[in-house]
Amino acid sequence: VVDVVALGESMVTFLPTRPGRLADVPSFERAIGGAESNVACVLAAAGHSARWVGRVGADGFGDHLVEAIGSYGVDVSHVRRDPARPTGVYFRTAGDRATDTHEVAYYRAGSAASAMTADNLDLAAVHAGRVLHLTGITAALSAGCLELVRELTAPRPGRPLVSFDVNHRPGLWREEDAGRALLEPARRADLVLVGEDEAAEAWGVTGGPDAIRGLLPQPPVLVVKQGGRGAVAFHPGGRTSVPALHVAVVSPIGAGDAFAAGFLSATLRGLPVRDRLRHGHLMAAAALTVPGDLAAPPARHHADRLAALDEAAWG
Ligand code: KDG
Repeated sequence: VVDVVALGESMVTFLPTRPGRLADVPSFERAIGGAESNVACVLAAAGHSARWVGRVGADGFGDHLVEAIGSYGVDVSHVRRDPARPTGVYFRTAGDRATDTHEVAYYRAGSAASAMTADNLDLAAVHAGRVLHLTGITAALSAGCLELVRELTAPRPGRPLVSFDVNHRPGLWREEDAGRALLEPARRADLVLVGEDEAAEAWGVTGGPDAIRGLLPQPPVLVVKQGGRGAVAFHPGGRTSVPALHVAVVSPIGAGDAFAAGFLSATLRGLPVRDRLRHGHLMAAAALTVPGDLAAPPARHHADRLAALDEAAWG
């Protein structure tokens, strides 16, 4: 059994070679992106078995994604190629706080991944993990993808543990009511990760973690992320809060995915909730300090030593 199966759209990402507005950046460097495959890459790098399931075009960018994600040790053997649709790509600015530009230009409408349905994926491969990791990005891609998320999160006997990162991307939603569409899978998941800012934007909940728990009482574990301040987990044992590490942020992109991977890794290892949050923060800190989505995570023995430091080091 695979530890984690992550399903979603991965894209070739073009990172700017210098800060500034998209209008001013003259050249870009190729990297890989996609929230779900990012989670799979960090988990594989942290020593877990991880599989990414998705669809990419039968084109050079699709070849690159399969190869690059596979090179992290992720099982990519169930990724399907679509000869009729392209691989999605996106360009972004450096997201540098000092220059205060954060622009993303997606070229993914009509992509191979946006055509994902339960009929054109290997469902046996999707259900074969201890954990199935999904995000709200998939729900936003198309009506068919929203239906797929509904089907995969529907309660049924033998369903893997479902982890759902809300990952609200307002720019991807068109006709659908994003708030309502994201609420259903969040209520059905076993683990939900959401940013306080996302919850405010998607659902208009502004009263902090407890108000978000009020809206989402169903998931056994709910993690509310509070940016640079920290994260709060609601779980069967109560409510646990852990401050984030203070790092010099190079780029926030990918930090949420790394956090999810750290939290999932520690969950799979049966660690207490406080340590799950700490491993989330440690992985996020690694991602925050590199320009791309993915950083090499700290080795497990090293992460364990840092996670075990007393409260003073974490406060
Ligand atoms: O979490 C990082 C992702 O935002 C990035 O890789 C692109 O998947 C992506 C998206 O849809 O925004």
